[in-house]
Amino acid sequence: MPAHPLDGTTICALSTPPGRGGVAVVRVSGPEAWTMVNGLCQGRLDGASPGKAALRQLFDGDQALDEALLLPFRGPRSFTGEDVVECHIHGSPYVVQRLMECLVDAGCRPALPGEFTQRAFLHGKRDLAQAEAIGDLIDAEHAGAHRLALQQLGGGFSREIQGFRDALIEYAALMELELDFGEEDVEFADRDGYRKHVNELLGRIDELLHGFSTGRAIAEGVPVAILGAPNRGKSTLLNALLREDRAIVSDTPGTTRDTLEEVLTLEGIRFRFIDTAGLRETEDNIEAEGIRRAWAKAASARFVLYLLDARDLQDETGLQQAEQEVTAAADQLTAAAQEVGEPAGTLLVLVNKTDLAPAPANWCPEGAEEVLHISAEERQGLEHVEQRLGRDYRSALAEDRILVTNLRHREALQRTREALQRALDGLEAGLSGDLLAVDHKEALDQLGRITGAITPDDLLGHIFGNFCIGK
Ligand SMILES: Nc1nc2c(ncn2[C@@H]2O[C@H](COP(=O)(O)OP(=O)(O)OP(=O)(O)O)[C@@H](O)[C@H]2O)c(=O)[nH]1
Ligand SMILES: [Mg+2]
Repeated sequence: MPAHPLDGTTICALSTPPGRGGVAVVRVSGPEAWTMVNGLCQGRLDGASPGKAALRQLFDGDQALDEALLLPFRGPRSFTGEDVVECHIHGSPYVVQRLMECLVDAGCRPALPGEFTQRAFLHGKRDLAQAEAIGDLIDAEHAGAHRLALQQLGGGFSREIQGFRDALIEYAALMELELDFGEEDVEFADRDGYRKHVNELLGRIDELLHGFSTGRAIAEGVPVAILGAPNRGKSTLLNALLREDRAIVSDTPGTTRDTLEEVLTLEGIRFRFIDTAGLRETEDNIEAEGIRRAWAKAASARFVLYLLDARDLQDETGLQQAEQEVTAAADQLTAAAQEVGEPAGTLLVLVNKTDLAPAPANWCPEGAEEVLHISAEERQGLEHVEQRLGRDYRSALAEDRILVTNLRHREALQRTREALQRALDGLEAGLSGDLLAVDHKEALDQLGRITGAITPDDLLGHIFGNFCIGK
């Protein structure tokens, strides 16, 4: 049974990664933090000032343990909002272990995963979305994810959600008033105003939901599937983009049998390039499975790079055939994306092998967003592909748009949306205020879960349990 997060205990944990290092930081938080650490430095923390580092000898009984830089804080002006002492000691696993044992002997409790951040939330230092952003920031492995985490930590998203709630709370109060006067047939002020307001809110929630796939793609890596018939140069393109001989290339059609995924960060945006098996009719079961996987990857990709061979586009017949092929691929892509409930990715046609034959000028088959000319083998034209892939994401980040990246937030927004829609439908159907109030309250609750204004029992444990110890 996990302890209650605010049970009055003082907690401690190693906040730097375990193992040997120059410095390790053991964080102590809670009402007894100063007293306990003071005990370990034989009373010499007396007279230390909050926020000012103090160099002190730590003792294990009467034996010297380490020379430590102690950084004490007084609540509420600390990360957790409680009294805190950060003990910066030498990064020796033995010293860390002994210090932790001495703290526990003094009555300190080892912290649970995420407990420092959870206390920060419970003391109002951060709202829930911001607390989650701390986890995202620590996990960020590339510039895009880092940027999104910082935006959320800054509180823009939380303020927007709080703004939605404030407006709805006002209407909730009016609905209550109406309930009080139920018998007298009073209608809460201005139903037209309510309708207009909720519609505006729905529009804004849709924008946020729409931005989710962009935000998620930036955080996790933008999936880009490379598709096309055998021998078009898909694997050559993957290798050229990675600048590494990753996939097997040969002039035998059907060389690639499975999907192959590699991560590449281009100017701060992380991409996941997926090489796939060449698309063709086949009797071979294994190859057919490879082709099925190719479509499955394409279905959830944000971009599909569809490769053609420039040599096939040298006359009218060739162009017509290619046009049919691309259009059919675009249709199949739409269908496959629909099946997994995602918006279809952007289809870019890449005319490859332009070192062997010229690419047709001003030709763009239906279903393709754009046609780019490359030679994967000669590494020509790749910079245009890279620019086109990064364009939308770089501008989304540059605009400082609020992008939802967290599945939990998306779910709450979707439920808010559904509840508000029900309230609107109820309004049209002439339902009474008490019935509208049910859906209205549901929307308020769902929004409240994002910032933590409303926290069902299991929610906090679920969120902070995924943090590591010491955060
Ligand atoms: N001249 C030239 N040859 C290329 C180019 N790109 C690929 N090739 C050649 O085309 C052949 C097929 O290349 P792959 O990259 O294996 O083609 P693929 O689309 O992955 O083929 P499958 O895996 O069979 O579907 C190889 O012999 C490559 O060297 C190019 O831009 N120019
Ligand atoms: Mg291949």
